[in-house]
Order: sequence, then C-alpha cells, then structure tokens
Amino acid sequence: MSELDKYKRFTVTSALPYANGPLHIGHLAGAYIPADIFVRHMRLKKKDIVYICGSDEHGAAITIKAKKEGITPKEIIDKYHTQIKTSFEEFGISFDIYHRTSSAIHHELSQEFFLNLYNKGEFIEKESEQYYDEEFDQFLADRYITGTCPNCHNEGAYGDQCEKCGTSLNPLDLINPKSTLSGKTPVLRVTKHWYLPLDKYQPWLEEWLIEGKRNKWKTNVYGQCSSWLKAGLQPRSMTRDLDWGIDVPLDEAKGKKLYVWLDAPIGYISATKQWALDKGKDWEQYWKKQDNTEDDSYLVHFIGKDNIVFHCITFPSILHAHGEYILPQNVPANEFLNLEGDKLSTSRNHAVWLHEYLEEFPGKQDELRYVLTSILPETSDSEFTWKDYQARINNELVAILGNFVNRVMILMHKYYNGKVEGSSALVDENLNQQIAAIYDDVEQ
Ligand code: B3M
Ligand code: ZN
Repeated sequence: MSELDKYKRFTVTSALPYANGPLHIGHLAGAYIPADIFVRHMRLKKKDIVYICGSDEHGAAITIKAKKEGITPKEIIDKYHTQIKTSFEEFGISFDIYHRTSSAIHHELSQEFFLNLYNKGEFIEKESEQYYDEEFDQFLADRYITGTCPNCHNEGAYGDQCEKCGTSLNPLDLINPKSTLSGKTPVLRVTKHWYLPLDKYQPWLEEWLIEGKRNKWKTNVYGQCSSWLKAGLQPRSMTRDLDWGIDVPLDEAKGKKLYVWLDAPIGYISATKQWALDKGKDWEQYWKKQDNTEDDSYLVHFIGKDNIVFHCITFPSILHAHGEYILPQNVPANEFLNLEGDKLSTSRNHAVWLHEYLEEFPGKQDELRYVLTSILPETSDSEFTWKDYQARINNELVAILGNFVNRVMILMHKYYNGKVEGSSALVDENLNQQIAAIYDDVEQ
C-alpha cells in the first residue's frame, strides 16, 4: 500500500522538450525514464492514469534555431517534432499522447487562460524600455542580445544569463550590448507588457508550498523554492514582442505574443484535452477540482532542475489565480547527468544523441534504459561513461539477471515440467513475507 492509493486518478506530465534539436541521454534521465517507470508501475496496479507530453514549439529557442539553419520556425518545429517523437517511441516512453503546442486546441486554451486572468484584473500592465534593433525593425528577446557580463567580464553573455559565471541577468545589465540579428548596438524603446504579480501570490505560495510541501517534496526542489521565496518574488512579464508564438488576445496588443512559459505548461492541459477527445474521456476530471471535495486527482510533473521555478512557482500561481484547477501534488525534478567527466552540451556537441544511439546500437534500447535507470541523477548530478555502461550490462544484466533467469528456467524444467503452477502456499511463509516486503520497498 502506498499513500498514493487514495487517489482516484493520476495526471502525469514530463517536460515538453523544445522542438529545436534532437534528444540526448540527459533528457531521458531527467524527465522521461523516471516518469515512465512511475506510470508503468501505476498501470500495473490498474490505476486510472494519463501520461502527457508534447513538443514545446514557441519562444526564442525556436526562432534562434530557425535563423541558424536558415529555414522558417515552422520548418524547424516540424523537423524536430517528428524526430523527437520517434526517439521517444523507440525508447518505449509510454505517453498516452505526444502532442504539440502549435496545435489550434492549444492556442485557444492558452488564450482562454490569458483572458481569464486578464478579466479578473490579475495582470499588471506596465510600460518599460527594452532593446530594439532598428535595422531588423523589432524588439529583441533576451537571447537576441549579447554583451559583456557585468560580473565576470565574459564578452559573450546573453541578455538573460551569463553562461560563464551563471549570473542571471537583465538585458539592460549587459555592458556594450549587441543585437545578434544585425550585430549593431540596439536602441531603447518603450513597450507595454502584462505582468503576473508573483509578489501578490507570495503569501499564498508560502502556505501552499513552504508549509504544505515541507518533507513531502524532494530536498533539491524544496530548497530551490525556499530560496526564491526568501529572496522575494517580483512580477514577471507574460507577454513578449516576438513574431512567433501565440497571439495575445487583446486589440491593444497587436503583434505581441504570449510568453512561452505561460503557454508551455498549459500544453499539458491542451494535450489532455486532445487525448480525451480521441478516447472519449472527460479531460476535466484529470485537471479540474471536482465538487469542491479534496483533490481526487493526483497531478505530478517530472522535469529537470532548470525548470523548477516555472513548475513550482509560476504555473501553480497561474492555476491558483484561475481557480478551477488542481495543483501539482509533487514535482520530482532531477539534477543533471554528465557525460565522461563533462557537462552535456548541445553547442559543443558533447552528448550521446538518441537518434545516433539507435543507429549504432540497434535493438539495444533496454540496455540504455537500464543503465540510465541505475544512475538517475535523483539527488545530485550523476555521470554516464561508456566503461560503466559496459560494466553494468556485462556484470549486472548479463551475469546477475541473466544467470538468475537461466537458473530458474533450468530448475523449473528439471522439477516442474517447465510450468509455474500452484500457489504461494507451497512457499515457506517466512519467505513469502520477505518477498512482500521487498515489493513494498521497491514501490516506495
Ligand atoms: N521546453 C524547457 C526545456 O526544454 C521547456 C520545458 C517546458 S515544460 C512545460 O528545458
Ligand atoms: Zn559572467
């Protein structure tokens, strides 16, 4: 028995990967294998469960990649959505639906959420000065501006972060800023945006999260959330001056798009809607509060540690402000997986790419799943090496598991005509109890 057994339904999500590049082993170990294990376990227990994922197809992550490859954002998302979906299928990640945020059903639901909060007067409307590229005639998203880091003087810092010293930045903090579009120095122009008042939700977050999740959430997740709340939350802009994304559904916001982190988590809900339409189910049972009773659906988000703030603070605040939705019961974020002594890195091509693994080790998906499961970075960063991969497969899968199965088969054939019959009544009672206890341990 686990404490989860009291819930009627389970809504399980894995982070929506950006459709701007292939997947690597770090993705699998962070948010997909752990969720898939949980979901398969709950399905074996005959639970009512839905496992949701899809491609995140908006934001500067997509437009920057399109510019790099010299094709349109639409071509980028179509290309990588297909590749990512295939990799997940090949590795047996058993989503009930793998959806996409470019779909009409998702655009509509995201706009509905924005309007719900707008009509309640939740947003703060604010004009501020932001960098503008006069040659390209557009405002510059944080990632479109580079300059010198005021902290460590690295010359290639981005508008939102210096990757060298890790400091989180504002574009206006950069010394000698340059547009990555034209290479020129951008100018400041006034623009209007709609901000989510996270400071206003802070007292509620202290109660729901800091009080309510103490000793319930993983310490790495709880610790990060506490330090943000301790530092004090600030309003966060939910709109952007971008030409790719979901339109802000207001006349006065022509040409503006929803901030990608407003729409992406809503992608979990729109994907559930699509799944329910396809399967004749009621999506609201998996997402909305039912009859004012205690939550009877258990919502859990599997993510990597870089997404904690959005899943533990921003998205719950949006759901809370909306009012009709359940909140995540748990957000078991994993730390990072390193490769051969170094951080996984897309830009330096330091990764084991899933599509390449599938070509070079055909039919060996379970071997990789086994090794990654053994080293999941659940409490701290962990390390993948090919030597360890080889040793775990040879010594554990082949020698221990293979040998165990082989012996059982031999004894079964020798003494029981190759059939497993009878019942646990034939087994020593003490041994039966030990077996049951192991099952509980494993479940915990
Ligand atoms: N696409 C960020 C990432 O891939 C983002 C996650 C969205 S989950 C709603 O790390
Ligand atoms: Zn720096």
